[in-house]
Amino acid sequence: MATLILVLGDQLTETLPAIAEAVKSKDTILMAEVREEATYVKHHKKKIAFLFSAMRHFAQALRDDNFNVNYVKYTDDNNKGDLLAQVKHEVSVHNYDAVKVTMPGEYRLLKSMEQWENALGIPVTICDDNRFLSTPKEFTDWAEGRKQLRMEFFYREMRRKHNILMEGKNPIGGKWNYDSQNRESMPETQKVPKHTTFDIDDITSDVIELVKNEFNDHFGDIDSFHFAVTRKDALTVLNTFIEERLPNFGQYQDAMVEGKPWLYHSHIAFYLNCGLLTPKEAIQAAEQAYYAGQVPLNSAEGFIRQILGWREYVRGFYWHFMPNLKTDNYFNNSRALPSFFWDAQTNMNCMRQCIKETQQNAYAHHIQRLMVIGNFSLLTELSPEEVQAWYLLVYADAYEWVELPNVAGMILYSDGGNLASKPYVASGSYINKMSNYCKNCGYQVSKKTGPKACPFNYLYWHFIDKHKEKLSNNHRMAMIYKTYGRMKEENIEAMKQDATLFLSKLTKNEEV
Ligand code: FAD
Ligand code: DLZ
Ligand code: SF4
Repeated sequence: MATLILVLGDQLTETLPAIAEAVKSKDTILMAEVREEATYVKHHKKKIAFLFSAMRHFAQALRDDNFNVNYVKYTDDNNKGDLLAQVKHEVSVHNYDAVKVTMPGEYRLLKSMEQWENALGIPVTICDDNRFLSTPKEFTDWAEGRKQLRMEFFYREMRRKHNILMEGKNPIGGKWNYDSQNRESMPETQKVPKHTTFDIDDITSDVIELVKNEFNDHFGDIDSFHFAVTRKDALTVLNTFIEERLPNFGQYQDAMVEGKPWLYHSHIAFYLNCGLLTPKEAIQAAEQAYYAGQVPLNSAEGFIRQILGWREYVRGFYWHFMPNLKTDNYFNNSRALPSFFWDAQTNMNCMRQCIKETQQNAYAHHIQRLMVIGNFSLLTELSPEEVQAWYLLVYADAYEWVELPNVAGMILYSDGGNLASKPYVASGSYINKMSNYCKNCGYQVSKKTGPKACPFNYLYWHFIDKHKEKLSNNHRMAMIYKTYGRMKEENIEAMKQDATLFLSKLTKNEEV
């Protein structure tokens, strides 16, 4: 009995059961670069180059390990363009008795794969993805019966379950969370270590040519490609981060600096999400560095919470709330994305910098995604559908299971508050506090109204005013509505007028 094992572009992990249990003498692993996956949203050029190169290197590593691998390149004559068509073709040519896949990271693909047995006429097994530290069922069991779902409580259970940074039943240091120490802006004189880069080999060079030829109309720059594309190099990124950046990770986690896209972040989401690294090894590396006295607790805990907490939480959340999560639209927003989301041509320096860096690197760090681009998207009432598609295509670490909860739940509040306890909105003063963007801006952050006023200021109060019925009963918004209640009517009116003018400019796609 010969089985065809399909391995997707984000399943590049040899310990996945579907791969580890393959019978090397009989089974074949199929990997395919297909048009449908690369274009159903027009992924960033660098994301496609990264993933295709990582896939080709992984196929080579499997061959070196004596697996039979059938790798279908994008321009091969027998490329059928989508995953099912490719599997169908291979099954018809080679007479496999069964097909195995691993649970995909997208609802769309899972629903399709659940029909494959009918389409192929042979058994199709969907194996578990054992790379996570929790399962979707565990999340649902945890969520059921709770009035409110909050990541912090899920995270504490994960800490206990996996015995991470624990002293018996208690968290090390006596607190679960050290976020209050993790909100510093960065002095201009701070010397940030250079981010880890790799030379381009022949495989990556071929793939870059392919991307230039086939995906030239996709968003983003392809030059200065520097990503790791093998497990060995991804491990170098992780180890260098632990040594050079993790000590300062906590302190400067929320800071933004013009011209410095990488800062003290780890840059490992690319590799965790496609399988070149596992979350467990990243968590253990940070925990060991803390025990060895190399990093402070606020940094180790802060980093571990992102992976053991947020990453696991959003995955459980995704599967629990799909398919509604994708279509929910709590504030009924529908404005089209302004064109500067594609070319960074705006006078708002914070948006210009964050979008430009996204264009260059297929990367922006969390606070840029959340408090600049995300904040702007909610305040300007952009269509959730369009914002979701944008975030899914522009970042090289984006797959729907992780992108959608962050976009729909965290930045747009389009799920009505299942993920976030309140909308993440802020005026320009937050951006000014956490970055140096405002110094080089066409607008003035200190001004609340008028043509030179920072748009985030009046858009913020416009949002607070417009959604008072939906939000003023939220106790986490109480302080804001108290301040709003004390504001002079004429000031609110002036901000609403400026916001209306700004929004109408966006609708007409005029320069802002
Ligand atoms: P670091 O800042 O070094 O953090 C360490 C790791 O923690 C990350 O690699 C990631 O695996 C995990 N992590 C941190 N925050 C989150 C989070 N909110 N959700 C899930 N994992 C988290 N992350 C993605 O991996 N893919 C996405 O498509 C994605 N889209 C996002 C969209 C929005 C609107 C927002 C606000 C956040 C999004 N994130 C996404 C989360 C976070 O911004 C990225 O994980 C992070 O910026 C990746 O860079 P890094 O590896 O340097 O992370
Ligand atoms: C993102 C992506 C891209 C760009 N291309 C491919 C591909 O050609 N072949 C493939 O198997 N996977 C690709 N992927 C990853 C899939 O889209 C991903 O597996 C699903 O979105 C589920 O997470
Ligand atoms: Fe952004 Fe406003 Fe600061 Fe300009 S002034 S960079 S628009 S926050």
